[in-house]
Formats: sequence, structure tokens, C-alpha cells
Amino acid sequence: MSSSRAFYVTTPIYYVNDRPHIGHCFTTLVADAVVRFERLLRGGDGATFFLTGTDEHADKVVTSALAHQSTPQAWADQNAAEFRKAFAAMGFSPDDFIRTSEPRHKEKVPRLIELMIARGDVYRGEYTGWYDAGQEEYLTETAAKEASFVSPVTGKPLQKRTEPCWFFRLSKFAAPLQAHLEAHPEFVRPDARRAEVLGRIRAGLNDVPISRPVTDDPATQWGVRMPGDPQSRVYVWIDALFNYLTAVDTPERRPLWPPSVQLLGKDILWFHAVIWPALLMSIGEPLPGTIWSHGWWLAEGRKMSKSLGNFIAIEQLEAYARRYSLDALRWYLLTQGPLGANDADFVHAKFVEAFNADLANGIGNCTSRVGNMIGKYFDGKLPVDAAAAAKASVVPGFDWPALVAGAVAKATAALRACDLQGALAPAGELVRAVDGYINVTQPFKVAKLAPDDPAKRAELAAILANCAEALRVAALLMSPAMPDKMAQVLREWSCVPPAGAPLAELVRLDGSHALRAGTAIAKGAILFQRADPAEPPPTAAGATDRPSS
Ligand code: ME8
Repeated sequence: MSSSRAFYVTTPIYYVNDRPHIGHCFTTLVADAVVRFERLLRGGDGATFFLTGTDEHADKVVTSALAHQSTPQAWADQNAAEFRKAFAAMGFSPDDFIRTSEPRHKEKVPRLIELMIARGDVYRGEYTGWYDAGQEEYLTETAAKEASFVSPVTGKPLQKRTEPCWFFRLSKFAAPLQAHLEAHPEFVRPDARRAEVLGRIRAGLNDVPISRPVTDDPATQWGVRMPGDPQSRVYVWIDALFNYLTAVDTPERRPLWPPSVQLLGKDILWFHAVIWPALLMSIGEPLPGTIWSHGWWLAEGRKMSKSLGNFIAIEQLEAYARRYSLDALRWYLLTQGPLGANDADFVHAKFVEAFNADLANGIGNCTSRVGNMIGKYFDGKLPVDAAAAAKASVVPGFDWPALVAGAVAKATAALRACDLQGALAPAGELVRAVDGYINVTQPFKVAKLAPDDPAKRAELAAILANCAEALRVAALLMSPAMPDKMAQVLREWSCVPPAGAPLAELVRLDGSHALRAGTAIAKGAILFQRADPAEPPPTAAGATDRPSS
């Protein structure tokens, strides 16, 4: 993630045949936290832009619409609204939500394809292959054979089909793609995925079909027509990938291009790490900085699927948010989720464990301890400048300016390396250091001597100011994951950062944002109440049989 230019992050655009579930919310949450972190780092210095949206021209949208006595557009409207609602409930802050059925997108796709035709990269031919109707994807002869001619995803038989078709000359881009991946290790994250993609590119790339025929079947009439060929429509994947470009193809937004980070699940890595950059090379556009592909959320150890009916639905996430707070849910998903190459299981016991350890007994308990002591011993006012306290109270092992600067540097470096869990971890380390410091310095004992001893009173003041300042920075570093709860702490401690100040400025001890003597530190409401591990998982009260595919 480069810091010099605008920061543009995208999520996949989601199919609207179905309603949102944990997977869709997770990728979008990661994007939300990453962009909030970038805003924090940059302050007002340089724009950030966060795009999400829906992919609407899939055949399965038509099938699903017809099954519900609806039209594709009405069905897409209804489900796109469900995605917007779910994303609002998760506290996401996208700058735009693109739908591929919108004119701003539909009108641009044929122009981009015309450009590829003019370059000789798109040509007419005939395609015979094994079609996976559920996935709307052709499998190569080898892949179909390996899968025993049934869909590896749905288990339904593959269909052998021959159809007139437009092809994209993907083979032409094998060498430049390979060179790009070799020269830019950051282009595909994590590394295991990059190795996978490189291996496949080195084995050679075939040209790929990018159109589907239009027939009397209503399912084939939904979608964007190939330019100059009303009998063909653009394959939904090509239509969908272009959304990242069409959304910012306006004079004001053009400087955002290309995306800094594109987030997606491992299921669609091939389209994003191979087809997408090849399309961009063909139309002469610069490539995105990083394609970041995460693993799967599993439910009780199993892949979530329609046939198993074990999707963790938005209603269940909402039940967790109601019971433990939205920020606790965000924290769990982000810190225990499948951000790297591995999958992660959604397990209630693990949720409660992380909730108690990191939140109730962690940042929650620590801010309340420090707030209470400042309340009790100093009338709720910080007794001394944090900068002076750092010099006054030198305890072996607790060099606060170094600990705080180290946490900020570690978080920043991790974020730049697309390691969000690494970026969130240093805040927790700071909280643990504050707990350790309280154990060593024992402010409650110092307080007993303070009334008669000015030196002890100064010591107590310095201890508490050091704690408060470290926790202020911890709250800032946790705020991309938990915007509401951390804003609550910063409000109660009268240190809400001014808009536009970059993190480096906010955390400088000798700067104007460090805590000052006299700052009101309210005891505040309990942030996270410890949870009983024996309590059953919250249930989606009032979950009804809402329309789905
Ligand atoms: O593929 N765990 O849309 P889609 C984690 N429209 N993430 C998951 C997940 C899980 N179990 N299940 C889904 C499409 N996801 C296309 C994309 S982009 C130009 C077109 C997330 O609705 C993950 O990000 O099937 C995955 O890549 C995406 O949802 C697939 O969403």
C-alpha cells in the first residue's frame, strides 16, 4: 500500500441472486478496516476511496428471479438493497456502491471491449467445452475430466456445449503477466497464492471465451450486448471485472486509478490475478497495486454451502452485534478471521474467548482502571502533561515514548504489507504493557502515601499520565476495527483527534495532541461487560424466511 498517492480499495461485487452472508460481510469489513486505517495514517493528506457493490448480470439472477415470480431487474433491485442494508448494519463506510445494471457501468463496458477488438485482442470463434451451469463457468477438458464431469462446486453434471463465441487473446499476455508477478512480489498476497498463480501462468495460458449467445431463452437476454453483435452478450465475469474501472471513470475520480488494494476470496483469485490484469494490459491501463486474496470462513469445520444450509447469515451476525456490540463482532471477525492463506472456523466459544481476553479484560478493563484512578485520586483531571510524565517516571522495561512509537511503527509497517492482523496487534500489546506497568508500579499503594508526600503524589501523577497516554494511542490504533467503542473512549477522555491530522502527528509526545495536564478523563460507561463462556450463542430473534434464491 503506497502512501504517496490516493488510496483506492475495492471488494468483489456480489451476486444478487442471494442475500448477504458472513463471507460478503467479511471481505467488505476487511476493506472497511483497511481504508479506515489508511485515513488514520494519512489524516487529510491524500484521498482514500472505498468501492463495493453488486454483480447483477449473472444467469443465476434470472433463474432466481423467475423462481420468485419476479423480473431480473426487480429481483436485483431487491437484493442489492439487502446488501446495502447489511453493510450499513456492519458499520461500513464505502464511498460508492456500484451496481452493474446501472447505466454508468452498462454503457461503458461495450466501449472497453471495442478498444480490445481494435487492438486485436478480441476475436470471433467457436467454443466447445464443459459448462458448469451453477458457476457459469467453462472447465477445460483436463479440469472436467479430473472432476469426473460433475461440477466441483455444486456436484451437478457438467454440460458439453458448442457455441459461437468471442475470445480474448489471453495467451498473448502470459509473458507480460509472468514478468509483472515476478517483478512485483506485492502484486498477489499472500505469497502462497502468488506462487499458485505464477505456477499456472508459467504452464501457459489459453485464450478465453468472453461472450455468451443470446437466444429465445429469457435467461440469455439479461446482460450487456457485445458491441456490433446483438446475438452475443458479454460474459458476466468480464462485465463484472470492469466495474472497478467504470466506477472511477469520471473526471473527478480518474486520479484514483489504479486500485491500491483489491480484496477478494480465494475462489475468485484467478479472475483477479490473471484475467483482470490481462484485460487492463489490453486496454493500456496501469495495473492495481495488490490483489489480496483471503481464505474461507467455515461453519463448525465445514465449508458453507447452500446444500448444507449452513451459511452464517446476516441475521446471526446482527444477533452477535446486539448481544456483544457491533465493534466486538468486527474485532472477532478481523482478528480471528481467514485474512491469510488459511481458512478459519466461526466458533462461538472462540468468540467469547477473544471477547473476554482482548476486550472485556483487555482494553475495556484497562481504560476503566486508569479512568477510575484518575477520577479517585485527581478528581478526573489528568494531573500532569504526558510528555513530562514520560521523563519523570522511569521504570525499567517501560520506556513509554519508545513503546508507543514502536507500536505505531509496527502497525504502520504491517498495514503497508497487507497484514491487517499484524496492524491491529500492537494496540493489544500496548494495553498489556499498561497492565504490566500498573502491576509493577502499584499506583494504588503509591496513592496511600501520596497525601503526605509530594514526591509520591508526583510519582502517582506520572504513572497515571503514562498509562492514559499509552491507552489513548492504543485506542487510536484499534479504531479502524472498532470505530464506535474507540470513539467513545476518546470522547470520554476529551481527546477526540481533529479531522485531518495524520497519525504520526497525533501520537507525538512533544506535539499538540498528547494528553495535557488538566484534560478531563471521565470514568465513562463500561465498554465491554465480561461474558459468561457458558452462555449459549445468541440467536437471530425474529429471523424470518425472507426471500432468497
Ligand atoms: O464471486 N468466507 O460473487 P459472490 C470468506 N460476483 N469470504 C467469502 C465466503 C466465505 N465462506 N463466501 C463468500 C462473486 N465470500 C462475483 C465476484 S468481482 C468482479 C465478481 C466472499 O457473491 C469472498 O470475497 O459469489 C468471495 O470472493 C466473494 O464473497 C464471492 O462473492
